[in-house]
This record gives sequence, C-alpha cells and structure tokens, in this order.
Amino acid sequence: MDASETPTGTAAETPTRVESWTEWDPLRHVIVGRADDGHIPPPEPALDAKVPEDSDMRGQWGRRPQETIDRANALLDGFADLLRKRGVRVDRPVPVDFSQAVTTPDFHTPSQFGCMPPRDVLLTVGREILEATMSYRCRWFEYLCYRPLMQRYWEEDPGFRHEAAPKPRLTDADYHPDYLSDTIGEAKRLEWAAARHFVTTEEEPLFDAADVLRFGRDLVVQHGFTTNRKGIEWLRRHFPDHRVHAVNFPGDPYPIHIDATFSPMRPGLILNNPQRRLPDEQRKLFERNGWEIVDAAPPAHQTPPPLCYSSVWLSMNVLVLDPKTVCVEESEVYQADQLDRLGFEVVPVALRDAYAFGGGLHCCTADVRREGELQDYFPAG
Ligand code: DAV
Repeated sequence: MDASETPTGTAAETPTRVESWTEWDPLRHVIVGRADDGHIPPPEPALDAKVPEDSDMRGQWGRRPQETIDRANALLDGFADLLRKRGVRVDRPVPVDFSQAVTTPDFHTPSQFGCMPPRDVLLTVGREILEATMSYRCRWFEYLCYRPLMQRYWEEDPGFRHEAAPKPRLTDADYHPDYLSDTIGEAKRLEWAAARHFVTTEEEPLFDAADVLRFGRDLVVQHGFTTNRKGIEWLRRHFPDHRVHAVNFPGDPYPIHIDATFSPMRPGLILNNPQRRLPDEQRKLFERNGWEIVDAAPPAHQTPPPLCYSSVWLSMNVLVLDPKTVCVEESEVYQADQLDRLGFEVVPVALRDAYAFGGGLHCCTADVRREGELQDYFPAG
C-alpha cells in the first residue's frame, strides 16, 4: 500500500483541506503511522539520554523482529479502519529504507528509525503543516516519509502552507557531554530536569512537533530533551499571531514530548501526569482563564512493553475525536474509567504492542483537518 491507497467508507469523500487549531475539535482527516522496517537506532547522544538506564534496549540496535513489525502494523491498520468507520479520512506515510546510513557534512549515523509516530515530525497549526527540526540524528530524514502526502495536499488544497523548519546540524555541540553516561542515576536526572539542564544545548533551534500543544491562539511548548529554548523562540517568531508559552515538568527524569504528561481534552479541561506536575507559576495562565488541570488516572501497567522507549504513562496518550469522544488504549482501564466519569464516550483501541515503535494513540497520529476556527481560549491573557 502507499499514500494513494483508497480509503473506505464515507471518509473517502472528505475533500483535502488542511486546517487544525486545537487538540480536541472534531477530527475529520488524520495521518496514522506505519511500523514498516522499524529500527532500534544505534547509539547517539540525544537518544542515549532518553533510553532508561535499566532498559532492555541498552546496547542493542538494528531492525526490529519481523513478527513485532507485523503485529504493530496490524494494530495500526485496525486503528485506521476504526477511524474511517467513524467518518475520519485516514492517510498513511510511505516508509523509506530505514537501514540506510545517513551521512551529512556534520554527522554520521549507521541507521535510521521508522515512521510510526507522525506526531513527532509534523506540527499542524491552522492551514500550515510544519516539519520539525527533530533532535535525533536517526530521525533527521523522517520527513521524507510524509512528503508524498504533503505534495498531494499542496496540489489539492490551494490554501495549504507546507513549511519546514531549518534543518539542524546536530554536531556534538548540540549535546551536553555529561548526559552521555548510562550511570547518572534517577536522583541526578531529576535534579538536572528541575534545573532545566537537558541533554540538548542551545547551539541552534531544536524542536520535535510532539512537544507542542495547540490551544487556538496559544501554543504550549515543553522545554526538555527534544526541544530547547531556541526551538521555542523559533516557533514564537514563526507564528507571530500566536502566543507561545514555554512549560517544563520537573518530575520527569526523561522529558521528551508533552503528550504523556499534559493532555488537553476539551475547552477547560487538561489531564496532567501526577508525577510530572506543571509548576505553580506556569499554572496561572490556565487558572486565570478558568481551565481545570486534573491528575491523570494511574497507568494499568507497571512496566512498558519490551524494547519500548516510552514510559507506562502512554496511558494518557489519548486521541480526542471531538470534545465528547476520546480513543483510549484498551488495556488502560483506569484512564478509560476516569474519562468516562468526566463525561466522555470512550472508544477502546488496541495499540499496546505498537508502543515500542514510538508511542501511543496521540503519537501515532498527526492532524490534517479538525473542524472549528481559530479561537482565543485564554482571553484573560
Ligand atoms: O512518558 O515516555 C512518551 C512520549 C512519546 N511521544 C514518556 C513520553
């Protein structure tokens, strides 16, 4: 299959219009990733800093076992079908050969990663899709998997703006050498995270799209391993009509991507990881504007699945279909129950065996179209 595969059901008729301003407006068109040819990348500074010190992934790299790729793809295909049945148009990326080494004038890496989490690469803000800089060498070329889709949207939607942030050089100057040890220990990592000392330096702007949340006129961006201050400043200058707010979560020893930490569900309601609370000072924006920040329910699992980068908090990596409907991974019974009590229709989706390829239900998708117009959700500033 490729980008031109024919969607089934009524969603096939959805014309191409790129536009999405929030994480919760009614979803009409989305990209769902693929696990094809997924690789555990070779060691490199930004990635090593994220692989937990006790992880089964330390010291091994190469193509993932075919049976795990097939299983993950079956789950991703199932999720895509479920979305189509609910009237959402679904497109899929076109994988490249991730076993290829990458050599630029500035770095060399012996293999690449995959194209399971489009959320990390593509940031949709209004009528624009922006390719993030990324901060891992093994993910430098990942945007190529989405180019067939971007070309098609560009041909079909005269209002679509396809943008790419400046490609970073990713020399050793981008990474703090003290993070290169695998015996740092959790206490030291928490101390560094609280002091906002992350693996990436301020050599050049760096950001992953999954560090950004869209609240209409406001963008909330996590400062952590994958996004630095200059990356946030770059976003501020790039989106001059938005207010860009930097946030950080001191309780996270491996802070990458905001979507297992802080999840907006509908206007006025955000789930926050209780082990990674938003600092008091940064809560004020939400409180002044009447938003409620509630602790997310605990994960149903004590450990992530095998060969997985992410924490058990993918439990809260949910995909909101509209302000009353949310997709939750089917084994995450506590998260499902909490959202049910908060008034949502909860749609269970099997995805856990795909987590190892780069994340959960929010990670494995990227918005193309949500209904709704640009609004100001924080009028009190
Ligand atoms: O909790 O490991 C995972 C986010 C993946 N996009 C975590 C963060």
